[in-house]
Amino acid sequence: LFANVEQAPRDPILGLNEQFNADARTTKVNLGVGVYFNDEGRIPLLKAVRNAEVARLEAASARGYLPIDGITGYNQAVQKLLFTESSPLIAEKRLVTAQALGGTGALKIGADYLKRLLPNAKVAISDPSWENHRALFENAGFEVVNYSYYNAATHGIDPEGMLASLNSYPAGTIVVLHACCHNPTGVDLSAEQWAKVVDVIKARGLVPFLDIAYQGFGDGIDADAFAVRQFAASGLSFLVSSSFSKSFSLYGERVGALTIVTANSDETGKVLSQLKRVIRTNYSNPPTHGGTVVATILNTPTLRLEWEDELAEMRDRIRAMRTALVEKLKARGVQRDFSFVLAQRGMFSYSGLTSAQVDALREKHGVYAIGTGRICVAALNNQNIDAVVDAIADVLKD
Ligand code: PLP
Ligand code: TYF
Repeated sequence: LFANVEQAPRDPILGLNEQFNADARTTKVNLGVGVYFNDEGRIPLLKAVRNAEVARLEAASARGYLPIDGITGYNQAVQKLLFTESSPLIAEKRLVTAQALGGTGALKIGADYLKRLLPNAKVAISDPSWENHRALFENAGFEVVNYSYYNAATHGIDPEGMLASLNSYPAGTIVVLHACCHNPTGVDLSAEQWAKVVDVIKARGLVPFLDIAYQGFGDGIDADAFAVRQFAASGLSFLVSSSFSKSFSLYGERVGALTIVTANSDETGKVLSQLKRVIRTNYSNPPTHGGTVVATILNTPTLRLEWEDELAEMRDRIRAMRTALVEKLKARGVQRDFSFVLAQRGMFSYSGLTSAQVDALREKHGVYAIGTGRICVAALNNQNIDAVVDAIADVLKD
C-alpha cells in the first residue's frame, strides 16, 4: 500500500523547529518560529487564562458536544473585538461567526466554503506571505497567485505594485490580506494605503479575506483592527479569520474564529447554514476548553482588564526588543542602518539578512532564523540579545 509513497517536504518553519530542538549547543537561540516568549525565554501562561481555567475547574462543567458553530458567547465576543460592541453589523445581523480550530482552522473552513461558492475563483496572497496561506488555499482546490506587497529596497510597502496587482484581477478573485502585523515582513499598510486598497477591491468586485492573527501585538486591540473596520465601513461582504494563539498565548488549545460579513440578515441565516455543513463534514464541532477560557476572559470585566494588561505587556516587550536590537547593532559598530526594524509591527522582522547569512547565523552561532531573513523579535530577550547582536555583526562582516 505505501511502498511508493514519497517523502513530503517539511513545513519550512516547523521543520526548522525540529532542527533547533536537535541542536545540542546550550547557547542556541530560536528566532525561527512565530511564538511569543517572555523575558525568561518561556511561553507565558497568562494570569487571565489561569484564572479563567481555575473558574472552569471549579464549575466542574460537563463536556457535552458544542454546537457546530461553537460557543455563542465566544462568537459574540469575537465580533465585538473585531468590530466594536456598537457596530451596525451586529445590530443589523450581518455577521456569521463560527468558533474554529485556531486561525488555520478558520482559514480552512473559509476556504472550503468559498470553494463551494466560487469554484472557479483564484486566490491572491501577498508576496511574500505566511508559508501556510498558499498551501492551505491550494489544498482547498484553488489556484493561488501573488500580489505585489513588499519592497525589499525600501524595507516598506510597494503601494503602486500592490494596487496594480489588485487592478489586474477579474471580479470574484479572493484577496487574502493581513489585517495587521504582517507575517513574515512586519510591514503593514498605512491608513491611506488601506483606503486605496478598499477602494480598488470594491471597484473591481474582489472578495476580501482578512487574516488577523496578531490583534493587540501591533499598536493595540482597536488600532490593530483598523483595516477590518475600514472594510466594515465600506459596505462590502467579506471574511475574517481570527487567531487567539498569540494574543492569549494559547497556541496548543487551537482557538480562532471565522467571521463572514453578509449584506443582510436573510443572507446571514443561509450562509450560516452552509458554513455549518462545511464544519460538520470536517470535524463536526469545535473543542470546549480554549473557547470557554477565551469567552470567559472577554466577557468578565476583571479578567478582560487583566488580559488587556498582559497583552500590552507582550506588545511593549516586543517593541522594547526592536529598539534594543537597533541600538545594540549600532553600538556594536554595524554600519548598516537597521532603523527600519522600529517601523515594523508585530512579532516579525524581515531583517534583510540573506539566505547565506541566515545559514551562517545557524551554523556558526546557533542562531536560528528563517531562510528569507525573517526573525521573530518576540523571541529576543535581555539574556540572549547580546549574543544575537554579536552573531549578526559577525555574519555581516564577511
Ligand atoms: N495567519 C497568520 C498570518 C499567521 O501568522 C498564523 C500563525 O500561526 C496563522 C494564521 C495561524 O494561526 P493559528 O496558529 O491560530 O492556527
Ligand atoms: O509563522 C509562524 O512562525 C507562525 C507559526 O505551519 C506557524 O505562524 C508556522 C508554520 C505553520 C503553523 C504555524
